[in-house]
Amino acid sequence: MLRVCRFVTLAMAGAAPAAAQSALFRPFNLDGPWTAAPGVVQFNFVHRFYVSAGTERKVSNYPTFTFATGLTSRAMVGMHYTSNSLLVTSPYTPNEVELFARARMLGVEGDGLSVGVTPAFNTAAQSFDGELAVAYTAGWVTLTGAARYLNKPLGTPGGDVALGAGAVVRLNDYVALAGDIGKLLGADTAAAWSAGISLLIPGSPHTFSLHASNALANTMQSASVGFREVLYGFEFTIPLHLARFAPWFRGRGARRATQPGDAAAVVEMRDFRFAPDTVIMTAGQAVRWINADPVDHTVTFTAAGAASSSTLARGDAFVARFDHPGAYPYHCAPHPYMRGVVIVR
Ligand SMILES: [Cu+2]
Repeated sequence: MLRVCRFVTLAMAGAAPAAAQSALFRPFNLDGPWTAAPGVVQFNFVHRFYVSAGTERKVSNYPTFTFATGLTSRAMVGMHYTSNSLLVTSPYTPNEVELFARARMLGVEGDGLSVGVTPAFNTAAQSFDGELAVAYTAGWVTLTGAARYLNKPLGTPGGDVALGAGAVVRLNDYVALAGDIGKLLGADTAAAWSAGISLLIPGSPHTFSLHASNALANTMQSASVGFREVLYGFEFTIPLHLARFAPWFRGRGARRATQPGDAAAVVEMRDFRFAPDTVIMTAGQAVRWINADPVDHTVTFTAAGAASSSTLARGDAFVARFDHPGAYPYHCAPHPYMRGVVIVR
């Protein structure tokens, strides 16, 4: 019983930070205070479209890409790029880029109160914009609010303030309903809104949303102004852990060593333990790790000379070959108390 309780507690504690960069903790037009971790490039893709009325039924597409990377555990830089913006129509420029930096001043994501500040520059509006975002998470609910200052709203001189508010209700670990609204206070423009459903794809770090909105993009400017049509679309969130790409830069020998089948020892990750936790072998042999738990683990080496794994979901395996004698201690990054050692003779 003790083990079951511990398992559940750890599983929930482990899920919160990983899920916080996800669509399950923010509505569709409010970025909120989240920041990407260092070593992670967050790539989010929003695609919205509407179909014109009448016999023409032309489909117009409004994609927005987000690229952002963590500088520290509380700061990141990034950009939103939308290739079909109607923000500024004269001179016509469909490319809208919002370059931003974000500092999470307070709190952690997905737990209690967090506050973030996001200064930005919007190339289409030639406007310096800024947002103060607050998110409050209690249990299955996250409430988000944002106050924005737009130096040149829609490219028009004369600053304006926009307010936004939204909510996410998580029905379980994998499904959430969300909605938000945002409005420029001074301008005679419609409010922007969104509503829809977000899904965590099981066994992956990816989230996916299906939503409706009258905002063309999720930049501060475009998310403050409602369009005349209702658009339908999706968002897909992809955290790219740069460590995953290490195999691209390794030699042929190392690549061969990651093939399964030639391992001298097998270590199971089960019940939040490495079993066995000590492996003794000779130089040139490989160890194979297999995750038998329903939560993600890693094999993370602290010393030089051994490459760490990426995140291993249930059933994933990782193979590493050790060419030089020595002791190679390792742990699981999400659960640092999970420890093991490979001793090479
Ligand atoms: Cu783990």
